Amino acid sequence: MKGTVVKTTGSWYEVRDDSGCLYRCRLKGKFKAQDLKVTNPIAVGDRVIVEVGDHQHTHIINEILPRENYLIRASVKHPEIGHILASNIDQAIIIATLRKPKTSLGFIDRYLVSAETFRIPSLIVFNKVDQYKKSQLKELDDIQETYENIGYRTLATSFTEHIGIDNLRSQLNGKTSLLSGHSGVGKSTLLNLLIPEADQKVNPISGFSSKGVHSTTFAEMFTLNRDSFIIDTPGIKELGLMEIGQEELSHYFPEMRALLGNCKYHNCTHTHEPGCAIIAQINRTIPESRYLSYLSMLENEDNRR
Ligand SMILES: Nc1nc2c(ncn2[C@@H]2O[C@H](COP(=O)(O)OP(=O)(O)O)[C@@H](O)[C@H]2O)c(=O)[nH]1
Ligand SMILES: [Mg+2]
Ligand SMILES: [Zn+2]
Repeated sequence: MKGTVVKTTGSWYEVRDDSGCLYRCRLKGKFKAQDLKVTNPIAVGDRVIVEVGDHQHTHIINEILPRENYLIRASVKHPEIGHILASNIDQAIIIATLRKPKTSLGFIDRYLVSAETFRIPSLIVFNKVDQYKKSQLKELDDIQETYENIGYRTLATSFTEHIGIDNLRSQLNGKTSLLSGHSGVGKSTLLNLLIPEADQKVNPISGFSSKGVHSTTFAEMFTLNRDSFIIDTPGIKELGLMEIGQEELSHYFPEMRALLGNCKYHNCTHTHEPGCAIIAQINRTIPESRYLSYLSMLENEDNRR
């Protein structure tokens, strides 16, 4: 049987076949992981071949089909090892908030860069607009404009006040979407709104830090309708990037990508070199905040944090 992994708990894997039936599976004893160094050999979204047993406890995942794409982050404890957030996705959605908790532009940019390594289209959703003060609404306008100009889709939403939900719903249609963001930005609230049966635990924001508490521990794929799926991931504190070389990084900033042939030196790092086409465009087609994110990712020894 061929199916899609919809939930992983470490020792068990839930696999959905193409008619929607679920199988609780284990991994073959000598499962050969792909070449990547990862903490999870199987991730949500993976297409797998299952040997169906006579009863519940004997279904075995025998093989993983090649991944079309995936989002990976460096493991916090062992930065040389990755953790795959999800695979085979049509779009990466980052839920960000300007307050309670505040998502930094640096975090958004790291996420976008991870998605760009496979050219996965991204959507940036700014949630909790019901909470923003006038000055933050203005800030939001500017930030949305910045990202829209680069070519990213953005939305302003309130999951509790139902602002922007229809728009978001239509962006989810017909796709497998990965939902990510810090804890507390509203991922579970959104899932409950779209899929009441999902019955996700929503956490109060802890007053002191305005940060969310972790409750989702494992990624899980939910069915929105026959051909639309949403993968929820545990809140990400920091997104460590993996395996992006210095000379490669600028390729994952679309507004820089367009200019790359124009630098004087072919191995330009766009930091100090004379005749750099990127530096010449800062505050023009390249927003300063994006360039600063670029520098910060570059400085970070092999892009890990
Ligand atoms: N004011 C406001 N609060 C929200 C909104 N969306 C979610 N919340 C609240 O933010 C807190 C964290 O939400 P939760 O869905 O658990 O976030 P998650 O950690 O990303 O899954 C809860 O108290 C939600 O009620 C919103 O649009 N506006
Ligand atoms: Mg949650
Ligand atoms: Zn340059």
